[in-house]
Amino acid sequence: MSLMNHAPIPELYVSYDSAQKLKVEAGQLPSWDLTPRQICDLELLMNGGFHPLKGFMSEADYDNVVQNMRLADGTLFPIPITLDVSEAFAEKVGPGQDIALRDQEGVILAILSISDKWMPNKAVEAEKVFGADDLAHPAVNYLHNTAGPVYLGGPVIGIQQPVHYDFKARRDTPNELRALFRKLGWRKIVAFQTRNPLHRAHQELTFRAAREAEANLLIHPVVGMTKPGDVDHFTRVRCYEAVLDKYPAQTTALSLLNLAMRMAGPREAVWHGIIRRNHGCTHMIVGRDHAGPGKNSQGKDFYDPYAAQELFRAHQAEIGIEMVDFMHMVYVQEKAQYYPANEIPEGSTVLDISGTELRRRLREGLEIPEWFSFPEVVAELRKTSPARSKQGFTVFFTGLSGSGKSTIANALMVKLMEMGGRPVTLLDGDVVRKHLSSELGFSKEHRDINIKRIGYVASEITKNGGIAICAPIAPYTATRRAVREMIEAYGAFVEVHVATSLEECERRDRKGLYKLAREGKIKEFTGISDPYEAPENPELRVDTENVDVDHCAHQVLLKLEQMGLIRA
Ligand code: PPS
Repeated sequence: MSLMNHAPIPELYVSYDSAQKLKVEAGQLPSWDLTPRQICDLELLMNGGFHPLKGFMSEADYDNVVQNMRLADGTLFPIPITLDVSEAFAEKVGPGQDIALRDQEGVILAILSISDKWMPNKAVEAEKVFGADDLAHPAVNYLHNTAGPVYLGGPVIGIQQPVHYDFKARRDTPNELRALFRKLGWRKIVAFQTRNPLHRAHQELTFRAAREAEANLLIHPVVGMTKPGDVDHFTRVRCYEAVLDKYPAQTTALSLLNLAMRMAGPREAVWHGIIRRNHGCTHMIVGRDHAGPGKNSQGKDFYDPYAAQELFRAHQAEIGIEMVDFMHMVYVQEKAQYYPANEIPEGSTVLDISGTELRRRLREGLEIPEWFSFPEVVAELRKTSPARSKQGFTVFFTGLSGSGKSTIANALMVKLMEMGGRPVTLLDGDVVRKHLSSELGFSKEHRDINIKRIGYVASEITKNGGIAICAPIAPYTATRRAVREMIEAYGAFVEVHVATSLEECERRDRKGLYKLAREGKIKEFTGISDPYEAPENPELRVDTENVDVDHCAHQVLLKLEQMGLIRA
């Protein structure tokens, strides 16, 4: 063990000529447009990253993987690789049929020969694979709320690789990496899996790990799908490239892995090992809480911090890769160098900055010392995470018709424009309905479409550093939550409940709509003949009955200042 076998790994691609022929024929087949996660899975199936899988799992393989981490024939494989589809599509196809798998532009990447079609028990999958049927786990949430209800399984014929336009030269298939290692004469390779930017401690620990194993190092970051909220891969790759220069020449390589992570902790660690073995690595660094998803809905860690290492160690012979312990490195001030946390010279001063502290410093624009990270890395991170007071954000007013949302929103807009610094856009309910949603009515379905359109525009504004002020009724909690998620990917979402009572709105009846609604002349009128679900935990609740508009807008400004979004 531990020395690389340079032989190529089997791929699922057909020859170029066959691919051209198949592509034409596949044009006639029923076709499935792959989701971003399925594209990642398909790429690693086709290029041998998921060897020995020959396609999306059959029901028998799936069942055994879920229950026992093994394919039906007993081979270790800890994560189900399944093709989830909609019920409508599943009704049209079945075992014995071929379907074309297309990317999001419609390009045919592969053909799936369906052998199995079934409805999985997602609660069991969640419990067994992820350890809990808890929606706080991103993959469980995905399983229940994004993945289709029906799974298709069967062998895959690879026609072409998914196209990537970014960092092409840094992406390698398992066989390309194996060829590179052969060419460089590397026989022992330690893989470092990561989804985070690397700082000095990482550079120290990876270099040490490789040196101790007398091996070369492969920095093998995931650029497919990682944990929601992670630093985007464009930024990370620029950071990795900067760190790569810090290793002694010829010792270390960087290659990007288009994996869709599941954050499955122990099972994920074993899966990562199989993938790295397929890419020609002989060792892998497994860290504390490897691929951990964070806290569950009770605020506790999903997995024991050492469970991943234990499961990996128990299976390492079968995986075919040796585990290297992740050493926690800390900076010793007197020595001006890094030490493993358990080898610190007595009486010395240890410096460390946690991930949370780093994010705080970035958010608040504070100093990040050179002992902690490389200046090039910090510069990249600052570009994508400017201080909070320079980031975009959305203020989302919600409340009954006539509650005063638009008036406060207008006052807030003027005050923010007076302060300057960021462009401000007001997406008022009435204005949106005129320009964006003129064909929509007031059914639940139409209101949801309307709010999601507002959310989408606000998220784009937020992403690009502006301030979006929205002022629709937005009567449904779930829809407001969906909009919050859309926006929080890029910046803060500040929900303001304009809590004017129905009685007061009706008394004011500024547009005469309540009267018409009471007379039944306007149907589905919020508060009268349609529901309004008041927010339970808005960032701010304002009362317009005893406070004037100017003061309400001022309360919002104070909240924004308290959240660090504006500087007074
Ligand atoms: S929603 O539910 O968020 O999509 O509504 P919104 O886009 O904010 O539109 C609300 C404005 O439309 C007018 N209007 C109605 N409101 C509620 N229910 C019904 N049936 C309805 N029909 C017309 C009303 O003027 C609302 O404006 P505001 O500014 O809220 O008073």
